[in-house]
Amino acid sequence: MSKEIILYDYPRSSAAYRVRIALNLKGIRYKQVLINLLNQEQHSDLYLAKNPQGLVPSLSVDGQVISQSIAIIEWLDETYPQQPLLPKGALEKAQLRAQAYTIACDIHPLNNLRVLRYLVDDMAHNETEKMEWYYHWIKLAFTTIEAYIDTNTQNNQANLLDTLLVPQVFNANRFKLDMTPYPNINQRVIWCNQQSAFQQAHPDTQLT
Ligand SMILES: N[C@@H](CCC(=O)N[C@@H](CS)C(=O)NCC(=O)O)C(=O)O
Repeated sequence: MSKEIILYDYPRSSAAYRVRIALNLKGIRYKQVLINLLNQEQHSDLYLAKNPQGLVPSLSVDGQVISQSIAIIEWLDETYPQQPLLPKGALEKAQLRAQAYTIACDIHPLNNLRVLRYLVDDMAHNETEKMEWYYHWIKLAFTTIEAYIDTNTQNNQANLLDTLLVPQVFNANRFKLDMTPYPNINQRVIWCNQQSAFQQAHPDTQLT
């Protein structure tokens, strides 16, 4: 019997966007429940009972909840072997994960909305300083990923890194980062965005 899968989602959350891409790549049917971050629904008692961290996404699988987008995607990859998101070899797997975690651990936690808001609202930084912070951390990580893509010819199958890269570049475009120093990233993101799994996960195509 197929599992009941519910994604607690918000269209512009890049962490939720990653999971939508992975679910679509695997061809998994799922329900979406909107947690409207603008209305602070992530802090409601109802949602905190599912995810005490009060962050999206969460994935409910037959009533069991998984939080953290990478944990969700890796669970999906182990549970649904079609369209694998990681290479077979242990070394290649670790190398690809390292790039994906560069986004998940070294960009997103420093540059997400709550951190940017904290800089301005609590630490009294101005908008210019906030943007300097944002650009500093994303450029460092994109430079590493640009070099990785250059030396690791990407095949025509989407992988774990793609599920994180596309939402992060979407976010970079929202914040008007100059993407010209990253031709390999741009090329890869153009290729991904031609695939229906990515198109159907795009924030602008989500029903709200
Ligand atoms: N490391 C977490 C990050 C989740 C996260 O930061 N989600 C953001 C949206 S991208 C959120 O829910 N923010 C709500 C808030 O800060 O109150 C993951 O990968 O799932």
